[in-house]
Amino acid sequence: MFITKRYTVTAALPYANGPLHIGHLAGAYIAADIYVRFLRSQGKDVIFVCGSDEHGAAITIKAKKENTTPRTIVDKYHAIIRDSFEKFGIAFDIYHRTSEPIHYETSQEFFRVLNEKKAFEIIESEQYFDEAAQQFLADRYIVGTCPKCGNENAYGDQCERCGSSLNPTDLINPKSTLTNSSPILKKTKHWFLKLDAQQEEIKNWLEQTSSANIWKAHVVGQCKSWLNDGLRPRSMTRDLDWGIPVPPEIEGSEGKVLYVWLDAPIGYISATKQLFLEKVNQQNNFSYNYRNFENANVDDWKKYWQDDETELIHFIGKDNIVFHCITFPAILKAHENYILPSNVPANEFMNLEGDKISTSRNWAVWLHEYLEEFPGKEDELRYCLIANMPENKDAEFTWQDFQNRVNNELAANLGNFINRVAVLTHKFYDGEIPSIEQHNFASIFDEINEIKIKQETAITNFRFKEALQLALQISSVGNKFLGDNEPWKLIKTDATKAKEIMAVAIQISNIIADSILPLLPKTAEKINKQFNQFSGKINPAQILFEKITDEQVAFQVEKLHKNKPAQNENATEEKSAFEKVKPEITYDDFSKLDIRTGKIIEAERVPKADKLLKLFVDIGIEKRTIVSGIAEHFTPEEIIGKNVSVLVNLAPRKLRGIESNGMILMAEDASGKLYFVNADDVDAGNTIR
Ligand code: B3M
Ligand code: ZN
Repeated sequence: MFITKRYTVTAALPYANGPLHIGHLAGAYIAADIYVRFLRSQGKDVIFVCGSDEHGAAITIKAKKENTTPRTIVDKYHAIIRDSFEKFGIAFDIYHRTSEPIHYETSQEFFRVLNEKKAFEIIESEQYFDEAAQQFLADRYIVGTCPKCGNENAYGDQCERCGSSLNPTDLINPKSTLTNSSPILKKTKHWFLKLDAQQEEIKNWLEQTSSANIWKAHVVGQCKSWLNDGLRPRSMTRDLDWGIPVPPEIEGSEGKVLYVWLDAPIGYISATKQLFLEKVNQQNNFSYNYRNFENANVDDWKKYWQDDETELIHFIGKDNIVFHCITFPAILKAHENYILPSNVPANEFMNLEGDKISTSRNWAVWLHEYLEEFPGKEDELRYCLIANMPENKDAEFTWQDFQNRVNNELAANLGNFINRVAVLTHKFYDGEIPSIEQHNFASIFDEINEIKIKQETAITNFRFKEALQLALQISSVGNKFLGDNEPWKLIKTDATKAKEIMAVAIQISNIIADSILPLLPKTAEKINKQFNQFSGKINPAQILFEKITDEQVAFQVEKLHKNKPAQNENATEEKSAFEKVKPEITYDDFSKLDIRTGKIIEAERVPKADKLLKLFVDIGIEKRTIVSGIAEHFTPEEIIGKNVSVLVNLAPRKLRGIESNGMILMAEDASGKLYFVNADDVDAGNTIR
């Protein structure tokens, strides 16, 4: 039987190419932090590792944009990111970086082992090469015309206008963004991980581990669609000058670096090595060490990565699922000495004020700005992000909701209870904690205990929203307890009883502090300080949460809109198309359209295409496969059974290899939200005219 002796918890390594925003916190880091703090509070042996991801085109592109070197970029953002994490109380044992020598060694060692174990095959292919710059071009360094929609600024991997995933060779009239010249195709060799050969073992492992450990449905869904599609060899090297060199003794390694998605997850391992090195060297110079590992040994990292009694859990956002559930496990398996993750509780995306968070459009709430504008209010944001956490579907942050939640939930419920208890204790007993022999309120603790047990189950199963609601339920119980028993009246008539009530209320406050510790750590600390448990006297009553004012909300909303750069040309075009009526057509034109009512009977994601869903639609006369670009708006599960309108005589076209026969009609509002156009209560197969 599997016994969990210890936990290795990782949170995705953010690219050090920009500051963090609320989407990062909500996507991975708060969830990981809650989980880890909870395990620690249970006395478990756990390490929590993270660090900056400093390689890949994400970094070099940013350097080019800022007209500086990749090194300057990663140094700058590593510091900013690390600072934001620290201020929000994300309690990593180590926040490392992938530019450290120990990480180079670890990654190269992996490459050597995989190479020796024949996990790679070398494949020669033609790739774009910029002759002027004398270098091969990463996908993002090539722009050209999208073959699907004609957008002239499509990237080598994706068209941002129509959402198609592309290969650089799909682009019409490709240009290098480095020199604006037309690149030539040139042969190059790369090391490909033979994922195809690992298909069966990965599939079996995933099936087994995801059912034994109850994985989230959306994570399993994505993995299944990759597997159904068939795993293909994936290149683990690049022709770049920024990255970890392929070990020099390997033939043909010159000019090649490791693919960033090979080295980044290995970063979790090198961070762990570094953690124990620092413990051993007593260089506890990173600021938020949680505990001292007594008698630490430099080889201790192995226990956390190579011992079957360790549970490995990766917290990530949904765009990183394939790398953590397929590629990295395949790498660990091929190495043979490592354990595989037991769970990957990925979150979905947090949107902002009706739109996707976007760094390039500056549509984000930046953490370093929030910290300046709302000093000391880290837990208020944390609360709001947990309450709306995109655990199983995309969610949304709005400033209005932030205000409502802080004022009506945090301040009015939790803050209010703690404050009342403190105020009354001062008023009645001059701040002395009343000591009592016994009380008759056992049932209230039974009630609270039940909530606490539910809360523990929720956290263990990565249901953090629920855990937060339950924590607030405890303060509701506390508020009701005070309201029902009215100690402010009893103090005059039955002083003994009043004392009991206040003693119980203080106990409840302490339980609340415990139960919110993983969720709102700074607030828990404040409550503990307030009741100063060991001195017998409590501190003067303090307001835990100030109200957020309408002005603050208005300022933030305005700032968001003001900072948004002018829409790019495409978007403006789309916008005017939305506002203006299209040119006139005749009835004949219209009658060419064959639109019918239909019903979605099956829906699934299209592998490797974030925007596409493959639907099977009943249109009365037959059932058809239709590929629809709505995957960012709806999950497959929620649309099965939906009545829809279908353009049935649209010429078939292939999307990601799937023939699509028709088009689902959608209504789109000004914010870009989609709605099905459906005729209620009408069977599939009726015509729309
Ligand atoms: N840096 C991608 C991201 O920030 C990547 C994660 C690496 S986790 C090993 O979304
Ligand atoms: Zn396009």
